[in-house]
Amino acid sequence: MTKELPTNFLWGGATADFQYEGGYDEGGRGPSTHDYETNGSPEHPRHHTMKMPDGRIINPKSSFLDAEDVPEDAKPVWLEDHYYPSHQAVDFYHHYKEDIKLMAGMGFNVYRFSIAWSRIFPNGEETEPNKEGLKFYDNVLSELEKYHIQPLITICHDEMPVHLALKYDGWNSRKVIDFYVKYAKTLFEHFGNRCKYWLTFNEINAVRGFGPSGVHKATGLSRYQAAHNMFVASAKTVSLGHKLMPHSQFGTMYALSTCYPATCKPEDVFHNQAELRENWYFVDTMGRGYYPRYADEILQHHGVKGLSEIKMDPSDKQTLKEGQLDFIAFSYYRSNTSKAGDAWFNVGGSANPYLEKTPWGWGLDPLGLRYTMNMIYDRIQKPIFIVENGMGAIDKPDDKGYVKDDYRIDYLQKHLSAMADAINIDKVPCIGYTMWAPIDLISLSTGEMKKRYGFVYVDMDDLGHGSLKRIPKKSYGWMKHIIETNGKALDE
Ligand code: BGP
Repeated sequence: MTKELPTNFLWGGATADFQYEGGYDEGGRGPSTHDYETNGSPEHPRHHTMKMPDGRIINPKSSFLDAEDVPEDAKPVWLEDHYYPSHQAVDFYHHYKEDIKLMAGMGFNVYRFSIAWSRIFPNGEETEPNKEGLKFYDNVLSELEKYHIQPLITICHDEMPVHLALKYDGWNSRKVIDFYVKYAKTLFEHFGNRCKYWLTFNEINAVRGFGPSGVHKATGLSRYQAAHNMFVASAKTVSLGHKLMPHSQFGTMYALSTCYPATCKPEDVFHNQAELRENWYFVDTMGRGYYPRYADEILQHHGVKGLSEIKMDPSDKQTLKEGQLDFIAFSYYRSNTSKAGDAWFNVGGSANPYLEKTPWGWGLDPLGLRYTMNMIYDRIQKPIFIVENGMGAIDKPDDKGYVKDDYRIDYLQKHLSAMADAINIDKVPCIGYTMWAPIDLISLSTGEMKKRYGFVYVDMDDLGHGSLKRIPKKSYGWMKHIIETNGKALDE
């Protein structure tokens, strides 16, 4: 069966503001939750630097803290001798013209990027948006339009103005719903006629970094209360977006790297079914507009009695029903395994002995992508959109800065072929594919630069040193050929 894709298929790449944009204190941008996170590595997890009420500075050992470890009035701080990668990232803020030209050079017709909430509303509570912030994204959109690349905008990629996180406890507070909807409305009024596809949240099922002080990992009741408030915020935004922009299409993005039973022992298979529901809880609620029948069971895995413990407004039911998503967007990187007795929501899962791994231990599983696409569409009969997929690897440039990344080409060749089979053979409707990430950027999990994903090398090290020069890798030319043949060349 041919790998050629339908003519209107969207090809592109995806980035997130705090990993890519930089310019953290320029153009009136306010501080955002990720700005306080240091660089790290698999051996030394990233951490937030926090000033405790008694003046002590603590460096928590992990990226996210348990709520009880940090008092409410602790404040995130920047320390001289620490490096905070989001501040410069790889400086898209000043390189956007060059970067978009490079994307156009590969034939992209879509580019997924996130807007930094604190660039539009620096503390989140202002009544008027920051004009300079809007102007920056106006410029980005104009540059995209020059090359006929359509935007796919992520309204919120794992971050928020730090002020909202500190004052309101992030998504634990319903008040944040209104600030978010106001922010989204501003984007719609300003960019609405220039953007068709929108994502309300990134990897919403990770409920990441929004809790107390914006740095806690949301656990137990706070995780599911935050999720509920995000569901409501998303649904309100979708309804508003449809009203203001009748041609708009909305998705939310889920992390759906999949999980298989570790063995065919029925207990392992049954455990794995429940493990998968940890993610379906999010997809089902937002894709169908109501909580699934197994919701209480999921909550009980996390020490919560059931939905009855979550604070809801009587109008929420109707809001969720009305604000259903138009398409299901997801990230897919790898697969894991689970077995009876494993901890619930064992995100990293256990390794699969049948799979090769990246240097960061991520199991390479192209067929898992086809499997996941089928699973999603079987469940929610709405078009899907693959908005993140890619391979973090250690690239070794030659003395001219050129990287021969055959391993990345191999990864993409196999994953894109699996995607084409899901579309052409299994008939899964898929709007497009945005590879993570077209230009090298900062890793979310480790804050490293050396975990590189791009078609384009960026001359910068883990501590932000380097010329920031952009140099296309071997995969750049390969991807260009795949796009110009609309996938047909995957057979070559
Ligand atoms: C997803 C995030 C992205 C991105 C990607 C790769 O979870 O949505 O922001 O970073 O994973 O992960 P990492 O950067 O940790 O390699």
